[in-house]
Amino acid sequence: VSKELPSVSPRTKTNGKPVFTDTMDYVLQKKLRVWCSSPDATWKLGQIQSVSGDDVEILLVNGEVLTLSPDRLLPANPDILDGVDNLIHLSYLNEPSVLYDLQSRYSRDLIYTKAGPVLVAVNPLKEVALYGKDFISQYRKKLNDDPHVYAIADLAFNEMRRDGVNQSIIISGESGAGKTETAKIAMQYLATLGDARGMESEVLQTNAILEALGNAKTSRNDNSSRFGKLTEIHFSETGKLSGAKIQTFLLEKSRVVRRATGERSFHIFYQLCSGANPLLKKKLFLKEADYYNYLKQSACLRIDGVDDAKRFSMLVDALDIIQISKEDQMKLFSMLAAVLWLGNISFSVIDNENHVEIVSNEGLATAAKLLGCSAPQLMNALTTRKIQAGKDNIIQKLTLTQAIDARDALAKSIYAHLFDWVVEQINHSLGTGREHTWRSISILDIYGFESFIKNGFEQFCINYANERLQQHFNRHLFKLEQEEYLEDGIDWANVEFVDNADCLTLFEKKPLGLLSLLDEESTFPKATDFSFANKLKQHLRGNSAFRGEQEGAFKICHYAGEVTYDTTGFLEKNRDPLNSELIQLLSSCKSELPKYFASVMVADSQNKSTLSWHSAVDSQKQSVVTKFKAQLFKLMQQLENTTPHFIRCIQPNSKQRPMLFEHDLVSHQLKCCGVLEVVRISRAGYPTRMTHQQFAERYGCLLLRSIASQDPLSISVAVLQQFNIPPEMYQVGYTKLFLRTGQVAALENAKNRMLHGALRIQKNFRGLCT
Ligand code: AOV
Ligand code: MG
Repeated sequence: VSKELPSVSPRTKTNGKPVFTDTMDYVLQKKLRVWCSSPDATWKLGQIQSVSGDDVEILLVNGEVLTLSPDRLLPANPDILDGVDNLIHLSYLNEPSVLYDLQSRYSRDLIYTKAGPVLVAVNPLKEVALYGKDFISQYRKKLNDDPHVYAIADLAFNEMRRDGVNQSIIISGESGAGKTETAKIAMQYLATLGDARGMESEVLQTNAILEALGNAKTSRNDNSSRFGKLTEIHFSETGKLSGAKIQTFLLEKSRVVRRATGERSFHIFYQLCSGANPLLKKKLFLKEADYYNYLKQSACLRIDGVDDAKRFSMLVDALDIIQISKEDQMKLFSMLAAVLWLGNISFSVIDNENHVEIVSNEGLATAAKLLGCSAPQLMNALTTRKIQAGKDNIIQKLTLTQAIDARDALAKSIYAHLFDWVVEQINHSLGTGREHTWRSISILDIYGFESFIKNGFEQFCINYANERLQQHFNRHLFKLEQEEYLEDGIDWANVEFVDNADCLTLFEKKPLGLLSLLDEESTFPKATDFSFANKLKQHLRGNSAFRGEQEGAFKICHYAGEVTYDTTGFLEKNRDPLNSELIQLLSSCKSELPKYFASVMVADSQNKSTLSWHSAVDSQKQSVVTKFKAQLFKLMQQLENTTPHFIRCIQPNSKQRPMLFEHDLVSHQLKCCGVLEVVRISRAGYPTRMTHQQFAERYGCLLLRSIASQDPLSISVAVLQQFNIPPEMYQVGYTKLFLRTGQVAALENAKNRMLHGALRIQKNFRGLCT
């Protein structure tokens, strides 16, 4: 049996008055407010003046009068519902009504709105007075019930304590929508709750460090996260902060050596160059940022309104607070300087076979000094390769392209390992132990969905991660919810949502999915990015989420829109080779970190097969996408073991400007993440569910009359009848009872009243109540 979702129109029970068959008929009849669609895809608010046949005359707010047919109209909510803080309260749930609600709140700096259980956060792109100690205290004491990240964090904390279950706060949204800021706001709240002697600022300072190393200016966001991050905040059984652990996912290391014009490399390089004091500069042989090829090549050295030197001193403060020793800080800075100097090594061709030698002695000598090796050692590693021929080793000179690739691979690899090393240091410092850890709340903040003019391997990985996350969102808010209703045989009309399963299958299917095909092509030495693109076209042509494009490109229909990817560099980036000469070089360095990095690389390749570092070369390593997929699966598994809380960040405009609310952009984001559907489900749904057994045990004691059958289902139904709970407020399933919002609270009140007040019924519930 299918049941209509709660209707917005008075279709039934109109006491003899006309029965309207449709919401719009009712609106027309009553001459209510409506949204008029315009040719430019915007919506205008007006009041119906008259209806004659198919012509509806509408007076717009600006005084203009339009005549439109009803199919160009949607019902608008009465003005008493303007700016409601939960979209489930809207009488008419449609696109313009939701947009108007969010916009009217946004214009008053009310950037948070609930969409059923999900918090929607529209990026203010300016400071808003919504945070800090006073606000935290209001939410802690439940004195403020406006939607807020603090309220979500508070709910997660309370549910963790009540149910003893780990929680997660999952933040999603496009690039620049405000995920990282939102994650910090949630952390701020949770860290304050704990009240654990200094730990609070340590946890918060991790953000400053990781943003310096892992964030960069892109065309979409001046502080774009170029890695994914799960921060687990640990609590003791008494609800005190007891530690934290950070897991990171696939850093976009290619940014160190190359990126689009107008974007920057990771913040920390610019901060170091402009903020290091003269002594540190001398030790690192450091010059200004524009001296380094790796920094100057994208023609963007500064970010408006950001003082890199000041940020550097904040970074050092943060490192101090996390108790990273001055010695370790020095190691970190020397590696950064070494990377910069590596970029200044250039090569010249010495023969007609394109073989090279190094031209810049300054880059070579300085990078070698910082790494702790000799200049000839570094030179050999970058310009030659040993090849085994029978029992002999032959030294082969590299060509120009090979030498540049080797140099860049070394720089990227040092940076990525340095990033992991810093995360390890942070985890060590925040490691639990001060107090016993009991449960945790994890906050997930990954790079948002990206669609640029040119999209490469990095966007491919980032968008794949976002597809996985969207699937998690769908699973929890749509699938699991509705499956439970259907399994229990209750009367439920399915709410449709955009499932992204096809797109995920396109990525993950074996052997004919994007990831498998990429891995397969990566193992062929003769394969090229072009042959990879052709292979995709050949095998994936029939897939609805895939389109082959001209010239080595392909298109994927993501949940958040179509993206065209250029395959240039895909194979190389997926193989991510670091030849054995480079690993050998690092392991022979006198400095501690390069040696450590080499040992990690060897261990990595040994995980895959039993190899010594002599043969830890490209083909034996796990590919980048295989590793990434495994990381994402592990992440999803971790999240599945938590109670999730979802926050959807929305980018209000494409110009990164405050107070500007672009309807089509916001509307697109709301559609992609299914905000309207979430609201529909939560309006129609039954958030409370208990087995008949549980319900009968808990409320059977309230029965005033004894009933013939003592089975839990009969008891449950008798309780519902006794309290006159209207039939639309509950559904009786095979195993469970499903209740709408507010019903349990009413029953609990009744129970409390009866237990405390009415002694006369004591006999009835003895032995029945729990
Ligand atoms: P993102 O994390 O979603 O993008 P951010 O959190 O970095 O986006 O937000 C982008 C910018 O928006 C920030 O640098 C702030 O200037 C501003 N902003 C966001 N939230 C707030 C807020 N609550 N109050 C004030 N300003 C805010 V990416 O990492 O690119 O996917 O990959
Ligand atoms: Mg971010």
